[in-house]
Amino acid sequence: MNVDADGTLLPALHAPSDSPALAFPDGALTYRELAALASDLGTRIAGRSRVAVWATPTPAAATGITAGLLAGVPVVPVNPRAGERELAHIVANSSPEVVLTAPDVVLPEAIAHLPRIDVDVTARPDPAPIPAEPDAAAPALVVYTSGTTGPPKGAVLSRGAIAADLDALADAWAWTAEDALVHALPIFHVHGLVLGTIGPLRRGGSMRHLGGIDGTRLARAVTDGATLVFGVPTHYHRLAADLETDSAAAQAVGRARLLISGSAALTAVDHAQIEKATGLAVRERYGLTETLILTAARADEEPVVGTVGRPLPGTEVRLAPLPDGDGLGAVEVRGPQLFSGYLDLPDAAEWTDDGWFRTGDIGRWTADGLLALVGRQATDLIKSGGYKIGAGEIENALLEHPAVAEAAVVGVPDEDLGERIVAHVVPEGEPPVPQVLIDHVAALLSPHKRPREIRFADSLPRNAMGKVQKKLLGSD
Ligand code: MLC
Ligand code: AMP
Repeated sequence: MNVDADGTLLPALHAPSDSPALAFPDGALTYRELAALASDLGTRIAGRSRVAVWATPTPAAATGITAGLLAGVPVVPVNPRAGERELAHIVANSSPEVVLTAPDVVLPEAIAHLPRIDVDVTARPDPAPIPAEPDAAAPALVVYTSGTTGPPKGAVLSRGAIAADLDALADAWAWTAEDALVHALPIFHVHGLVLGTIGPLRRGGSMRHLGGIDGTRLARAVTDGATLVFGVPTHYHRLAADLETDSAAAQAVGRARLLISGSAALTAVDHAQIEKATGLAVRERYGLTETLILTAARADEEPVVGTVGRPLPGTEVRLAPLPDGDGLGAVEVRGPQLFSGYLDLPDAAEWTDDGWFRTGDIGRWTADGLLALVGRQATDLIKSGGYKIGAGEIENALLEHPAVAEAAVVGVPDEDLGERIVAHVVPEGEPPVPQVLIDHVAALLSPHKRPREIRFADSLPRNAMGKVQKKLLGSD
């Protein structure tokens, strides 16, 4: 099996032009520059079993990722804000042989012991020969994602999975080399990395990372030629508020070709506000780190609010009936874009006996064959700002603090973040200042995993088996 008709994952880097490839707030690279830098770096990492990339939104990190893809060396993108516990886990679990980083970065202890290559994007090396394309089944990325319990798991994504998914999305969105994508997503998760960085490179188009999204910045980007916008619902929620009071910016943003939202559900209110302001309906797409993107609202169809579109070409989606499901079912999927498994956890993935992946999401079909998502099977998974966060991971971190006797973490509905993390804590002795516990979780895990609120209690509601009854913990 080839990755592509001509066997390459990133054809535009094999015959590079002077067209813009990737731009970040602190610098930009053309295809010719990126190809030279990444092929040269590729010769320095060739043959390694795995490399970590300190995944700041910078040309250096993007060059590191591209070098791994060109050299056939699997890349582990690392959240540069990962806390000490999370970082130590990722480094131990993925055992990278080297870390690629922008120069001048002071790496935390948990990763600083690795051999390091500073990626200097101001250098202008001669392009090096790009080695023969590895097999499509070869691993390209290891992306860490949270489960309900335990530390994050490394989802192994093959070159073929990435290529198949990006090509299916190109079909859904008529995504071509002419498209100029803008976003402000982290590049250590599937959304900003596979779709937002590798996506435009595979198409031969461009990507501009905006650093953050607000009405003014986005309006300027679209006026400068951006055609596609990717974001999580929190981005669109904030954008809706900005554009409501800035009609010139709203008009400018309305000249984009497509506004695309994903990683969590966009509310009907945000949909309506964006459409009212810009005249453009936001299109949603749905996927998981493990499956890449599965369904999408197509460019050639009017999007239907409350749905995530239809299965991508080549992707099969079925709903396994639920007891008293009333037309709802557990979403199970099959397709060429699925992951190859979790690193060192061969039994952790949820497959049915007949080979379908259980997403854990609950959905229903509309009469027109569109998928609508209505919830998740696991209450211990929280989606906040589009990040997936396991309640158990946060509870364990809280329990490590001497002032915490018991902890139960829940996600409560939040207009801005979709869900916000609330920790119910039984203190050991005098309750500490809440910020102390919030900072403790941010430092140990990641800032986005920190509780936004701590609620102290004398005890947690437990059933006869001693299990915390989270449904009784209230949601506001
Ligand atoms: C705050 N900060 C702290 C802190 N409190 N740092 C250390 N300790 C503390 N106690 C810092 C943060 O690091 C950050 O720094 C700033 O304060 C604000 O942080 P935040 O409150 O977390 O940011 P927020 O505004 O809430 O972020 C919103 C957001 C973000 C939308 C920008 O949630 C985001 O980027 N989401 C994208 C998630 C994503 O890509 N998911 C895709 C998963 S893949 P600073 O310097 O930044 O201000 C997937 C598959 C699919 O789901 O379908 O796509
Ligand atoms: P992650 O593990 O971070 O890749 O998150 C995957 C999860 O994000 C899915 O299982 C869904 O619950 C959720 N998700 C992704 N896209 C959407 C969407 N458009 N609408 C609702 N939920 C989504």
